[in-house]
This record gives sequence, C-alpha cells and structure tokens, in this order.
Amino acid sequence: MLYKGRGTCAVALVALLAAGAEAGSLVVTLKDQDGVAVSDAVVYVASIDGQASAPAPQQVTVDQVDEAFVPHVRAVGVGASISFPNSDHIRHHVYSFAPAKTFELPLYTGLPAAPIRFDQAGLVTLGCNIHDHMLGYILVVNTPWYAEVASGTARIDNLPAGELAVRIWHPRLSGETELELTVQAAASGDTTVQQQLTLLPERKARRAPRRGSSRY
Ligand SMILES: [Cu+2]
Repeated sequence: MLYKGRGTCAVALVALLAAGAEAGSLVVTLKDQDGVAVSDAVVYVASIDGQASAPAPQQVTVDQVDEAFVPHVRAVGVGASISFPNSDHIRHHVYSFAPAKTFELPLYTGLPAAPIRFDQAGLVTLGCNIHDHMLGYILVVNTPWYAEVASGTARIDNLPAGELAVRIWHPRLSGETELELTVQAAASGDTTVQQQLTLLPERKARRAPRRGSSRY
C-alpha cells in the first residue's frame, strides 16, 4: 500500500467506516512439489468467522474444443446455470454420474437447447460417451467467494475481514480431496497465501490420441 501521510490515511479510514464497506482481497499463490505454478485448481472461502454466505445465481459456459472441455476445471456457486456448447465439428455426448448432478446431453453439435442448473454443492466430473479421453470438472461451491487458479495465482476480492476457512481443490491433489487453511484476512488490502500442493501425475491424456480418428 502506498503511504500518503497520516492525514490522507485518516480520511480514507473514516470514508471506509462511513460506507460500511470494509473489504480486502485474498491472493493465493500455488506451486506444486517441483516448484511449478499450478493451474486447474479452485480456491474458495467456505466461511468467514464460521459464517457461510450464499452465492448469487450466475450463467457460465463449459465449451468443448478439440475434444477437450474448456476450461478443464470450472468453479461455480450453487444455483449456477451452465451451458455446454460444442465448438467441434464432430458430435459429443456429455454426461455426469456425480451425486451432486447427474445429467446427460445426448449426441449433439452446437448449443444444447437449455443450460443445466447445478443446485447442489460438490464435485461434478464430466465425460463424453464417444471420446474416453475427454475429462472435465465442475466444482460447485456454496459460497460467493471462489476463484479458478490460472498460472499459479488466484484472487478473491470483496472479502470482509475475519477468520477465513480457505479451501483448495485440485483434481490431482495427493492424499486428500481438499486442503483447508485458516487465514486471518485483513480489513483492506491484500492478504497473501503461498501454498505448495503435492500433485499426482496425470493418469491419461486429455487430448485426442490421434487427430481425425473420430467419425462422430
Ligand atoms: Cu466427445
């Protein structure tokens, strides 16, 4: 934070209190056991001072490009509607057997008729009936404070101060499904967390094994 002298700080503090808008940001940096910046993770704040908060409804997209789900990992709040366009020129058959959301979009190209609503927290693993190498994840969280991690960093803004229950999820997290950290968030500015994750090697190729081999 830039120090601008006592007078300015006092004025800023008074303004914050008057607006009742004390808020800071959580900045999480993730590296794996080899020191490589982690992608495809989700960071979320499950509660602040033990209090949960409901997410606002939202509409998002999980695309299908070159026989892969894009993004590979999508985080959404409970109640979100997700559309699953198929941007390939071949047909896909998207499904999930997850308890949090079981659904099926039989063979299609383009945009399915309606988005799918995710009204239960939990992990939803996506597959395609035609292409076994297609694998995607949707993490449905019951909080407005979450972020997908790209290139090792995630940022969650507008966080009230307090004790945060921060959870970190990654599809290849070794030993446990989620990591939970307790973090004391400042009333303003960035609260930074650096965490190393132990990740398992990828089990199968996410991309098509051979180009042009599909006939669907
Ligand atoms: Cu497919």
